[in-house]
Amino acid sequence: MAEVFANITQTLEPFRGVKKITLEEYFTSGHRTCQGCESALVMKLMVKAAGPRTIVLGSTGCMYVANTTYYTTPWVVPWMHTQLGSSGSAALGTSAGLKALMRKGKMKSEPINVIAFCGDGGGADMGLNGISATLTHKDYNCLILMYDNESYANTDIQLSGSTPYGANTTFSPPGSVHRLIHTRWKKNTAGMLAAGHPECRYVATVDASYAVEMMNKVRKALTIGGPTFIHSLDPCPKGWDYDPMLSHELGELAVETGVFPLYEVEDGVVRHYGKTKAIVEGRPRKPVREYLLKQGRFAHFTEEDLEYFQSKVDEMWNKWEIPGVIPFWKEGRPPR
Ligand SMILES: Cc1ncc(C[n+]2csc(CCOP(=O)(O)OP(=O)(O)O)c2C)c(N)n1
Ligand code: SF4
Ligand SMILES: [Mg+2]
Repeated sequence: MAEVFANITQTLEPFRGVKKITLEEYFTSGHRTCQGCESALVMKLMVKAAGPRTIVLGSTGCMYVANTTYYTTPWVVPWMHTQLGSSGSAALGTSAGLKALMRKGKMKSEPINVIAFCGDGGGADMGLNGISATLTHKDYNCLILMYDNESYANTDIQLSGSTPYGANTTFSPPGSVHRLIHTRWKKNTAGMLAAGHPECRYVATVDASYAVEMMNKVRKALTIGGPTFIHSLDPCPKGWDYDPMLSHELGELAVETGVFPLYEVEDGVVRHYGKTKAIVEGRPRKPVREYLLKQGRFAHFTEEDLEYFQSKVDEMWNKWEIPGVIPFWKEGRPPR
């Protein structure tokens, strides 16, 4: 019987610098995302990193709706829409289906990448159970990429479990009685999924402002074997209320202020990378106000709100057992 390749991935060496990136595009013109939409860039880089032998599955949200206007699509590779909370099950089912077809000789046996993307609403909230289940199925190769624009953006910027503290959304407009409607801290989705799924071989956080690193994390996730998860922080001009030309800068500031740490967890080993690594090694973080005050969704913040936000980010770095990754610390351990 022919060897079945459905459970191995393509060999995808890391890109060694921007000049080594392939020219071919698999997410191209034909979409209707907002000007400056970082999530559209994430789609483009994600599939460029994966290459042509890739199937993309997308749960409902901006990256499904704006990318599938009737009669047009930016996807050059095969793609399929899946229900809002189903990125995990769509990824696992597709991977299992390919494996079965190849085993039965009904399709050519070859490595095919399976990537399911979801937004933060679809991933960190509604589809968390499906993603969790998928990450326990180590016999199937698939990547779930959560593009986190920090709201249910497609339905007009509703609050999600990934929305930052205090942000103005359509569900949390600041008013004269209550200045802050949203007073919960954002979920730690990547850390939760890494810590909670000991047999998942790869979890990473990425930021498309650092495009080559981001693409290389996708390539590693598709190569290592088994189900993997990537959390991407995506500035959203509409939801975050800023001039679209600032998307790249805000992506950098999220990392430089320590609000969004960049790390990968590979076979249980945590590795901070990029500017986050420099912060762990002692480089000072920029004040969070430099990041927050560039965004209209925080325009109502007072000095007190900024200080509270800063203190919570400081806690991630000074108290957490693994800075920016695991939100607890050993009893009696002094702050760094
Ligand atoms: C089960 C279900 N509930 C609600 C909706 C309506 N809906 C469509 S897209 C969307 C927002 C999804 O938010 P997110 O996953 O963060 O993606 P984004 O729109 O931000 O890109 C919602 C609530 C739906 N399609 N399916
Ligand atoms: S609302 Fe935000 S995520 Fe949606 S298309 Fe516009 S910029 Fe992109
Ligand atoms: Mg969203």
